[in-house]
Parts: sequence; C-alpha cells; structure tokens
Amino acid sequence: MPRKPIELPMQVEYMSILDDTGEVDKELEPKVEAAQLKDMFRWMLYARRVDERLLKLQRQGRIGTFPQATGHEAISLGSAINLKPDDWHVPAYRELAGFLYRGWTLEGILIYWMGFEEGARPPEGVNDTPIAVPIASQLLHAAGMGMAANIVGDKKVVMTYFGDGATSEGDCHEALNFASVFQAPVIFVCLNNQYAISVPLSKQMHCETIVQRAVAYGMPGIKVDGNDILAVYVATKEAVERARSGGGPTLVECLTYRYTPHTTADDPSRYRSDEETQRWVAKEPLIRFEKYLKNKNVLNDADIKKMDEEIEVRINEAIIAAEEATKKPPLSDPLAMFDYLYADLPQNLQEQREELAKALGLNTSETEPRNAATSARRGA
Ligand SMILES: Cc1ncc(C[n+]2csc(CCOP(=O)(O)OP(=O)(O)O)c2C)c(N)n1
Repeated sequence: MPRKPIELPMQVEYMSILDDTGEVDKELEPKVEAAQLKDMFRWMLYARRVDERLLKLQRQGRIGTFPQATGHEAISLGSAINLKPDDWHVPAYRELAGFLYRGWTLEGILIYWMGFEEGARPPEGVNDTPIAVPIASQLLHAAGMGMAANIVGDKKVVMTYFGDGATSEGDCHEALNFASVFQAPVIFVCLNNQYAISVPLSKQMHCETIVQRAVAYGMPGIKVDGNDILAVYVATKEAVERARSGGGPTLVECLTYRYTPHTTADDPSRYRSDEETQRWVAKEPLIRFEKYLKNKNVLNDADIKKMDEEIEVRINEAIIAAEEATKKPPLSDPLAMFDYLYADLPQNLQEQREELAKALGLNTSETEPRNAATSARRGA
C-alpha cells in the first residue's frame, strides 16, 4: 500500500517562437509562404486600425460602449486562419481580427456597436456564432457543436474563445468536461489578458496557469505567448489537426495583456498602474511581427503605407454605409425593439408599444407587431 505521486498521462507545455524583439527561434519557426505571412500582417493591421477608429467614433458619440481588441490580434487571427471556412468560429467579443477574417462585414460590426442587434447576425455562409457577451456561455455552445459534429461525422472543428475571467465561471468547466468526455473536436482558446474588468488573474485563481486545468479534464493543453502570432498559429494548427482526426479537444492558453480599458466605459487607472501597461506595450504583437517580417524581407515600409491607405478607404466607406443604414427602415424603426422576442407580445409590452407609437405620431395600422409567429397567424 504505497503512498506515492500519481503519474498523470498528460503534461502541459509552454511555447514562444518570436521573442519580444521579433527574433525568431529557427527550430520552431513554422514554414509559411511569404504571401501568407504578409496577408496575416494585413489582417492584423486592419483589425488594429478598425479598433482605433471605433474608439474615435465612440468618443464622438457615433457608436455605443464597446470592448477594444488592441493587442489581441495575434491570438484571434493566428488561430482563426487554421479553420476551414465551414468549421465553426465561436467567439466572445474581443475577436475583431477573426470576425473580419472570417467574412463579417465591417458595416455589420459597426451597426452592432451602434446598438442594433441586426449587426450581430453572421453574414450568409459564415459559420460563426454571434458575439457572446454573457461570459463563458459560448463555451457550452461550442462543446455542443463539437458533439454534434461527431454525431453527424462531418469532420468540422469548433474554435471557441474566452477570457481569463471566464475560466472562473461554472459554464467553462462544464464545457471543458463535456468536450473531453465526448472527445468533441473543440479548440478552447483562452485570451488570457490578465484582467477580468478590474480583477487581476491572481485574485481569481490560486493556480500557476490556466492551462494546467487541461490535465484535470484529460485533454492536451499548451500555453503560448499570445503576442507571438507564430506560436499561436503553430499551437492551434496542431490542435485543429488533432481535433479533425478524432483526437478530441485541446485547451490553448494565450498570454497577452489588456492594453486598453475593459470597455470604453472603464477607467483602468483606478486599479492598475501606467508603468505596468507601458511594460507590456514593448511586447505588443503587431510591432513584433512587423520586425520579423522586415528581417525576412517579406515586408517594407512602402507595403505598410499602401495597406494603411487601403484600410482607411475601406473603413471610411463602411462608416458611411453603416450610418446610412441606421437612418432607414428597418433599423430606423424604434418599435422594432418590441418585435421578434415573443411569439405573443405580453399585454404590458403591447401597451408600451402602443404608447410609443402614439408618442411618435404613428397610426395603428403601422404599429402591428411584426414577429414571425404573429405574422404567420395573420397569414402574412
Ligand atoms: C455571466 C456574466 N457575468 C458577468 C458579466 C459582466 N462582465 C462583462 S465582461 C466581464 C469580465 C470578463 O473578463 P474576461 O473573461 O477575462 O474577458 P476580458 O473582458 O478580459 O476579455 C464581466 C464580469 C457578464 N457579461 N456575463
């Protein structure tokens, strides 16, 4: 009856390929075509510029509160590029680079952050779920989608995203457990930006890493430098290949930093120091990747200038289109907020709807609820 350490079948690893200064580890460097590397940089730059412009629009009162994604581009893009178009991309809300890469229109994203749910609908043919603000809820959806993929045998994999704070939610643990028990083809990508609003990671968990939980659930796990797009790319590529060939789920912890306030409504100076933020600025993902690409002669300043010019045009066009769309029906119709949620609008909401219609000076025939069930019953 000995007392001895239990041998666990799995170990977790750490990987970084590009260091803080953009120097590459030649042994770990993946073989990626120059054109693809340049394209990866273009998508990252596009996401960064969109994020910067969204902040300006918010400060001008042209969009509502939104969570910035600056600094999360390497994680979002470096993982999403390993998916096939018909695989599932199941995001939280900081995966701006992934949204753009997967085919969401910038106009739709703008409409969403302007406060219209219509912008949350993934474009036709894009196998993504909408932005998930309820923390960790999307992980259960991802686990279920992976289980379904196994049942129908369609070989699709599911890539889902969540923050460090989400790992303290019960939903996260249920999803990891189910995915593992059912060997669902799910890649759990944790964007560990070290803060859940004002709560630092050290105050919400007592273990060394997030990834060690993979061992507890009996799945492979790897921690990577999340500001290093090559490390994210390699780790998630391996995880996708394993999932697609029946090897089940993987947990990938990507360490980064939340460079911005939690949302545009937050003031981080109340809970962390500027020195801390500055320390991380030096390690940010875009500058690092730029140095690597320039060292390889894949990218130069003229390329970046051209990309920036094209991006600016694209952003300007999307802003005009989104603002125009919100001025026209159906987005311009304030009564729409009562429609589509209930099959039968409860009496109190019906009364509120009529009161608003009256205040807006609309006649009753224009104010019929337009939800699907009501329309069907009326033979519409
Ligand atoms: C179920 C639930 N509880 C609380 C909130 C409020 N809330 C919004 S963001 C957030 C912190 C999330 O932190 P993390 O998972 O680390 O993601 P990050 O925002 O840092 O990307 C909380 C608690 C919520 N949206 N959903």
